[in-house]
Amino acid sequence: MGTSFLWLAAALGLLDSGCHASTVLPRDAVPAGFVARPYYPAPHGGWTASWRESYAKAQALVEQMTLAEKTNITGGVGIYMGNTGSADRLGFPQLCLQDSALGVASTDNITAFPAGITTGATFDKDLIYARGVALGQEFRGKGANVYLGPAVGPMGRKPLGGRNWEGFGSDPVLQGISAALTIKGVQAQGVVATIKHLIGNEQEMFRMYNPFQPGYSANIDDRTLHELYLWPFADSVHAGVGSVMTAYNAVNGSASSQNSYLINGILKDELGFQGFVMSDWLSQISGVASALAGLDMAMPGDTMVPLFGFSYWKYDLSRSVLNGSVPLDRLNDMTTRIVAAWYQMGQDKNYPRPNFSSNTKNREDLLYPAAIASPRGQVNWFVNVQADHYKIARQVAQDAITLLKNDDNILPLSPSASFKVFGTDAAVNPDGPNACLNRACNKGTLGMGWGSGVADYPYFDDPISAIRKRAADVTYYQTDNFPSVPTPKDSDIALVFINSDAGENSFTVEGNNGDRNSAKLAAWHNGDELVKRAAAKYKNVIVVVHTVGPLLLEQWHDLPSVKAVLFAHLPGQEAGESLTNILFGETSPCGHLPYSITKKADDLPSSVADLKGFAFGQVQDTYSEGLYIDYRYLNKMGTKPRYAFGHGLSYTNFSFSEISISPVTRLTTSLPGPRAAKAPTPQFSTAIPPANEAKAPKGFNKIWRYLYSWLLDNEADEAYQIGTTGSKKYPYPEGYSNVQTAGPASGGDEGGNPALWETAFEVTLKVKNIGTRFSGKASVQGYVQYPESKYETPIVQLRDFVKTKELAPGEETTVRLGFKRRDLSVWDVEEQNWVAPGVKADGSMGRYTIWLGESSDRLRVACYTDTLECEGGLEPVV
Ligand SMILES: *[C@@H]1O[C@H](CO)[C@@H](O)[C@H](O)[C@H]1NC(C)=O
Ligand SMILES: *[C@@H]1O[C@H](CO)[C@@H](O)[C@H](O)[C@H]1NC(C)=O
Ligand SMILES: *[C@@H]1O[C@H](CO)[C@@H](O)[C@H](O)[C@H]1NC(C)=O
Ligand SMILES: *[C@@H]1O[C@H](CO)[C@@H](O)[C@H](O)[C@H]1NC(C)=O
Ligand SMILES: CC(=O)N[C@H]1CO[C@H](CO)[C@@H](O)[C@@H]1O
Ligand SMILES: CC(=O)N[C@H]1CO[C@H](CO)[C@@H](O)[C@@H]1O
Repeated sequence: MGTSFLWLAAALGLLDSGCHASTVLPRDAVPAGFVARPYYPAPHGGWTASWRESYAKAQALVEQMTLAEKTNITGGVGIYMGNTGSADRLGFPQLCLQDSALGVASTDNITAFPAGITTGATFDKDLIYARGVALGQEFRGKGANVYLGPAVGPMGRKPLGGRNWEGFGSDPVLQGISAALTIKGVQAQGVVATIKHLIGNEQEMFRMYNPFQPGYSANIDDRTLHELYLWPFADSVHAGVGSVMTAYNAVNGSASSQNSYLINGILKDELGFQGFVMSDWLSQISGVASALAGLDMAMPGDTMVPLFGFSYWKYDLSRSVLNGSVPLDRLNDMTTRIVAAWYQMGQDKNYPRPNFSSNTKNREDLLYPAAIASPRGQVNWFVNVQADHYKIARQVAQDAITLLKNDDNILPLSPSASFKVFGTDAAVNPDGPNACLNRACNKGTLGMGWGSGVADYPYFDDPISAIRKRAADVTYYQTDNFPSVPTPKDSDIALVFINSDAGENSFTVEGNNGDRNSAKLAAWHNGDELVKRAAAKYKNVIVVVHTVGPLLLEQWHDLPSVKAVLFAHLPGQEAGESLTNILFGETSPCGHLPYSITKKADDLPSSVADLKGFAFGQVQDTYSEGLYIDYRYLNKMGTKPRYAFGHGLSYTNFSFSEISISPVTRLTTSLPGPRAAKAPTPQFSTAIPPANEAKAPKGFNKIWRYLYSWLLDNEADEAYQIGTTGSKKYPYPEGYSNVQTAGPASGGDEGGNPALWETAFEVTLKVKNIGTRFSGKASVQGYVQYPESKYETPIVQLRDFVKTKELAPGEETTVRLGFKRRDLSVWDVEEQNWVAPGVKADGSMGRYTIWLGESSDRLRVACYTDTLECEGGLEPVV
């Protein structure tokens, strides 16, 4: 969602007399070889066992709905009007869909949790789930039906990309496991989670369609799509996610909101998604075409250019059904998917009504803020939903803190030292933590990026306050220009705070249009210079970095006085004590990098390192690097990064012992077994309904700009005439069909063929804290190296991870990692299925090497799937 874009769009819209017509922008040519294949019809939902009951209930309700009720609940009532339409007569409410992935946006008395990237840096499944539970409780407490998170697209392919921080890190497995756990936590509270953005939204600039230019096209080949970008969506569907949000950009030239191959084919048929697909705000660009392509809900309901009271759906969807262009069958499926998701989460029972407004902080205000004249009423109840969630927020922030370097064991610090603190990032924004709308400024401690992925801070625990609570001798220089300071003592400790921000394209901050197009991989506000100046003066410099993603550290990293570097990522409201708990040794740091930090920006290929600039027509973003992003690329090229993916130090050391591997479900074929047939889905009458089902009630009083699903009497009659006589034909897209298909071999249940999700091998080991002074949590990361085969694969790929509980010195624990069929497979483009290349023709198991370690470049322990042996003390493979 993007506020400033709206005003721009509205201004542009004045020039665009045809803005309510469902014209599709002409498609621009994509590079040779990339095609957006047609996939029709939209598969019906309701064929998996886990959703059967909810679909039965949904069918019973949808059968009673009129045409206008169905088209009412499949679309929003208009931007700034909030929510979807309802079917009040049948007790189906307006659904409140609310940002953001890190907390309930635009309201008070909530918790501003650490961002996705911070959550990913914990590598801690229990904590990720606990954050999901707490988020779900807060959304429910505010009466929001749908949590617009988590985000796994962007994946973090481009280090400069603006919204990477909303996701969990630049690896599909870290993203996928984190997303699935978040979804389970949120949905266990009865809130529908939304996995977003499907797919390829890897940069902000040029992402959106406007009347003059299409959004950029992410050109992704089939194997790369499956093994990287789609992977976390598959985990999310497997976790039972209730909704999916499409992306702004196009894929292979076709807009994500109406890409039939992506929505109908990949998401609904192959991954077996049973919930509903919504558009991102104002990303819908057509009416009939998007319905046929599988979109189920249009948000916020307006056309591409909003605020004129026009919609591609709502009244026009009623018309499209009456005139026979959108089969009633498709509308029934859309409606049933939405209602089924509502039942699936139990929202039919005692679900609270929304008790806040994201448009205003006032108790009473306009009820329809986008209308010129609107009645007033109470819109905010200030319900406090925080409970004790600050504890989880703080734990996540703390366990994400990634110690990159700690020379001379300078950390942890003694509170009796003399501290000189530098950098405006150490203290809360002096204008207040929420002074900038949607956090679209970089002032004070950076707790989150900017854009729609933010929440308001209820308070802000800043580092400087927390440091002052611990230590008596603290001098703070609240400036980013190195000040004149008294002659330092050798024992002085300089703490230098620097940051790097990014966000959504709807705002430009200090020349950065969402992506870090201007700042690039340098610290903001001349932070690198601040570190260098401090390092020239003081003997002991500790650098704390709040950042949306990687930075280049080379200017100062190796200066002798730069003793320690910590990445605190984006901590949310709990930035202070989470940091001092680490700095002063309350506990050991245990965060790990959710991306690699290279020595130079161009250590990555230009398709990834560079942002796409302006082009006439559609900007083309071609994924020519294929599977090779982040550590996959660096390893392939033999390029050593400054810090590898997964790196993170502790104050203590851990040992791995008694390592063993055992088969669980034996893989004896390289292909998964045949899928089960789809179970029957709800059947409805497909006859065009009577025109009066779409006619507005007599004496109905329209609120200006509010989007309704009713037509005028003559409009309804005319459309019905066309539909029932077949006097005009809709020009259906190439490949259009109305006959439901059996679905691909790679499908079969939520997440695809269930065989893909069976655990093939389990590795167990003992992890011991072999230090003597500090307790700490260890991260065990499992990377798979594939056997030689006709498929080229990245040298190692993360497949599972575990974080231990807090281990006291000498304490030991047993951990387990699991490796599924999918974790040992590649996507075969010819076969259109997952193939495990290590399974031999005679059914015996070949050699996958499962590497274990605390980081992607410190893999010294390996287990082999053929001999079922494990050994340690090896030279790392990368
Ligand atoms: C994009 O084009 C490539 C190359 O033809 C194809 O393999 C892939 O399936 C296409 N993806 C989509 C989503 O259409
Ligand atoms: C559509 O939803 C709006 C908002 O809840 C409601 O006022 C209107 O009556 C609904 N229309 C129908 C046909 O139920
Ligand atoms: C039916 O109505 C829709 C929405 O206005 C329109 O796009 C479509 O072209 C119409 N179909 C026919 C056959 O007139
Ligand atoms: C951990 O082990 C490494 C080398 O094995 C050693 O250099 C380091 O000092 C140890 N750290 C602690 C905190 O014991
Ligand atoms: C407990 C708490 O933070 N309550 C706040 C809820 O929101 C209102 C309005 O912003 C504040 O006045 C309360 O202090
Ligand atoms: C409008 C509305 O339903 N407000 C409710 C918000 O939630 C609180 C607490 O759950 C209720 O007391 C309000 O009635």
